[in-house]
Amino acid sequence: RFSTAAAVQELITPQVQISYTQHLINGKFVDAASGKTFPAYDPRSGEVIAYVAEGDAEDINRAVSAARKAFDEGPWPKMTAYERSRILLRFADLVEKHSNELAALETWNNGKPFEQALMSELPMFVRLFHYYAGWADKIHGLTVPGDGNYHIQVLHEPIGVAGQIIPWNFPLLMFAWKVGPALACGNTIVLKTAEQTPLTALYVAQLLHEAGLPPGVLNVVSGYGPTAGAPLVAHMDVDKLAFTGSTETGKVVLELAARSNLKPVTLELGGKSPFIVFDDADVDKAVELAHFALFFNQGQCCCAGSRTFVHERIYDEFLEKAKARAMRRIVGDPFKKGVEQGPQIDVEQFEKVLRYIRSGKESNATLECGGARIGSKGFFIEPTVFSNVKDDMLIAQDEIFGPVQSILKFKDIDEVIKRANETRYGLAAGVFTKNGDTANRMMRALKVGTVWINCFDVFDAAIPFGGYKMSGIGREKGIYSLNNYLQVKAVVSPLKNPAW
Ligand code: TXE
Repeated sequence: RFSTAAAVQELITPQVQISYTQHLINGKFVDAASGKTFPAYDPRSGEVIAYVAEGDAEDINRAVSAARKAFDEGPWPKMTAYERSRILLRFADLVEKHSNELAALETWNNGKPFEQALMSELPMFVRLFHYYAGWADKIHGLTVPGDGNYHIQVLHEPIGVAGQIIPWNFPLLMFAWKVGPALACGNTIVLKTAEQTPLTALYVAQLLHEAGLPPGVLNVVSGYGPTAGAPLVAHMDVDKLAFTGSTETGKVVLELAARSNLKPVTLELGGKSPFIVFDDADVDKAVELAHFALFFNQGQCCCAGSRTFVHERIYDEFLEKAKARAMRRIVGDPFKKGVEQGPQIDVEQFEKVLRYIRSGKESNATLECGGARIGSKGFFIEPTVFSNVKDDMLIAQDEIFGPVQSILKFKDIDEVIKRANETRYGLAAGVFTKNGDTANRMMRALKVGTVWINCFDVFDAAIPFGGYKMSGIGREKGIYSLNNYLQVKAVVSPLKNPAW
């Protein structure tokens, strides 16, 4: 996927304007109740590119009222499932048509390479809506046998108003993972975007209305976590909450939801995923995949392969090649062709990553390459590789969320299973081996939600995604996400009713 050839530094000129900066409530773009706005930035320079409506509890109240009305009275849950499916399909087609503008806006506000946004994130978005449009008219209940002469039906009903909070690392994809299944099941939504990346969600939400979504079914509120996110989580009229973000905030969300109306919560949180290379591996291929597993999206992936375990027999060769690969990584303006890595999202994340690099050096890991910022403008960081990393170092335990690869040495399979599982997280793992027995053993032993064997970051719409342990609760995508947005109702009636 990544070219190692020298970048053709030709600018891909984005043709995009920022047209939508207000909240989208009840089908209309509106200012914040307070009239306040907050800045959205270009991470290449740190310059402001737009001022966006800043939501607070009052905006959340308005959005929840609209979603409640659309659920209780509106056409959406009562429409035929086929009609809902048609709207989702039309929407997916509209997004496909607007892919260039959307990818440009995503890059402008997030900093990810334009080519990756266009060729990876946008097609996955479209595919996800096609997938869930396909589910809309295939959600049905069961009949079950009981003891005695009863007719027992199990109905699957939409859960109601879903509150959804998304992060900034994949603004469009996170929108799709949350909104796709919730709409397919007939729910209404209030979505709170990340404060760093409010723009593309507003753009696609507008397209969804163009595709025929009735007003009030999807409401989008921009704003900060404590002032706009927390009121959504705590709202008594929200029936379900889905959150993606840090483990720390996930705990706050779960507690707030419990203290309000005990709404069910799904959480997709942080990770410290192992990428394990056995000694039978083709080293060049393993290096390339391990590099991709960590550095993709500027290292800002919840499932990043951030602990690269390498068998001692190939460790030296792997290390030398991994270092060379990182030094060849093309970092630059994400709108330029061939660029593999853009800036980190914002100054907080940029400083967090640099702090972890300092911590790695202080704990005597060996800095093989990188370790510093690039230039003096924007949030660019050199692709960084540490070797001699030990399990108890902070860089091997915490989620860095940046372009920092930590390489650890192991001797045998029992040892690496134990060490790979010795983390509070359990989101994903990569295993690289030619040996089927090794692969089989690893896939069963790893306590994680996804195991990629001889591949990484494969995100089909139908594959469930989520974490063990402190990486989260529940699964998204695939059939599993439907359950998050459905209530189960048992209906029991006598086969021969004495009242009739
Ligand atoms: O996360 P937060 P941040 C990890 C990653 C990163 C760290 C911090 O390690 O460095 O988290 O990032 C909203 N009530 N991940 O600060 O705070 C917030 O507005 C309700 C991993 O950005 O979790 C945003 O919309 N909502 C992750 C969302 O939560 C609140 C992706 C995420 O923000 C809130 C992003 C509150 N009290 C970061 N406080 C992944 N799993 O992929 C904040 N928010």
